[in-house]
Order: sequence, then structure tokens, then C-alpha cells
Amino acid sequence: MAPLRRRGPTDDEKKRIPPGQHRVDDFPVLNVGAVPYANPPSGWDFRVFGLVENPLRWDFGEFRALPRSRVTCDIHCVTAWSKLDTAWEGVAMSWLIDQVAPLPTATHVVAHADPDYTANLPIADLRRDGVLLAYRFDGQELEPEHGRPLRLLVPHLYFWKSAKWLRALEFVDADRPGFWERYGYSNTADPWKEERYAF
Ligand SMILES: Nc1nc2c(c(=O)[nH]1)N[C@H]1C(S)=C(S)[C@@H](COP(=O)(O)O)O[C@H]1N2
Ligand SMILES: [Mo]
Repeated sequence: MAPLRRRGPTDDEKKRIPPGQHRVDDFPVLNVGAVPYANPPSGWDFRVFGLVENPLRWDFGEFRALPRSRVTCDIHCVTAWSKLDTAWEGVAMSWLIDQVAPLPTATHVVAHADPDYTANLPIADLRRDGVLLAYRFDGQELEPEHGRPLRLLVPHLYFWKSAKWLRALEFVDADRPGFWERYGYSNTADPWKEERYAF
């Protein structure tokens, strides 16, 4: 058999790959610690709390009954891989933010995820197009190692902000560094500006 040749990026793809990144065709798995569960354990829920008028909580069935959105986007990991044209389904973050009605004092969100993972985000970033609470990838249920049953998808920021095994969003009035941000990674994490580290 002829060896499998990887094609190089087209000009269009080059424009979509931020500085210092290269394209991958597989889907790398990155997380601190082990995959916490293959399927949501009994009692699994997803909550929105903190500085909101209308705190909400769903079990997985209830969450799946919410209006479904589809997003196709490119994703960029700070370890230098980018994956183009990834297809996701889930709940649009802008819709969810409207449901919970953040108080005027709320400026940021802490995403709380299993096992003991957090990421911080400005609300303005979460309102951007393409930000999803994702439960399906590439036409299939999300694989356990990619965050089943639910993950955050924030395609315009480095992928460590896209917390897998998401359990809650907490609306707060200050920027509270999350897991990687406390180790010196950037609060803002824009791959086009190469905001990898805070210093
Ligand atoms: N709960 C949790 N979410 C996480 C992480 C983690 O360690 N725990 N790692 C982050 C990092 S650093 C990256 S690059 C992406 C990787 O997602 P993937 O494994 O689906 O490629 O998940 C992010 N979400
Ligand atoms: Mo990462």
C-alpha cells in the first residue's frame, strides 16, 4: 500500500491557523487527572448560580430538552495544535445567559468542572457566536474523554477555557483565575494574539 500522505494546509486553512499553531487531523485528548466517568453518574446535574436573577439547575434529560444549536468551528490548543471544521451540538450560551439574567454587577464567569477543574471567562466572551454547552461532536454523543456528558466550547479562545465534564457556571463580579490561570496561563487567552501566558 502507498504510504498515507498528509496534505499540507491550503491557503484558506493557513489564514485560519493562528501564529505558532499547526493543524492536526486527529483529536488529541488533554486533561489533568483521569477521565472522571464514562457516563453521567446518577445525581449528575448542571447548575448556573452566583450573580444572576434566575439561578437554574437541570438534570441531563432536562438539559437535552433545551433548544439545540449547531456550531462548526476551528479549535486551538495552547500546546500548538489546531483542529479545523469541528462540528458540535448543544445549547447556545447566549440563550442560556438570557435565561438566567445576570445581575448588572456580574462581569465574569467561573466554569466549574469535574474533577476539580475551573476556568475563568469574561461574560462578553461567552456571549460571542459559537460559544456552546456541547453534548454532541461530529454527529455522535460526546466521547467520555472529550467531556461526556457536557463540555464548554469557546472556540475563539485557547481550548483550556473549554472545560470538559462541566457541572456549573458561577457568575461573579471579578476575574477569578481558574486552574491553569493560577499556573500562569492567560486570563484572556486569545490565540490570534498568542495570549498563552500571563507574563
Ligand atoms: N475538566 C477539564 N476540562 C478541561 C481540561 C481538564 O484538565 N479538565 N483540560 C483543558 C485543556 S488544557 C484542553 S487543551 C482541552 C482539551 O480538550 P480535548 O481533550 O477534548 O481535546 O480541554 C480543556 N478542558
Ligand atoms: Mo490545553
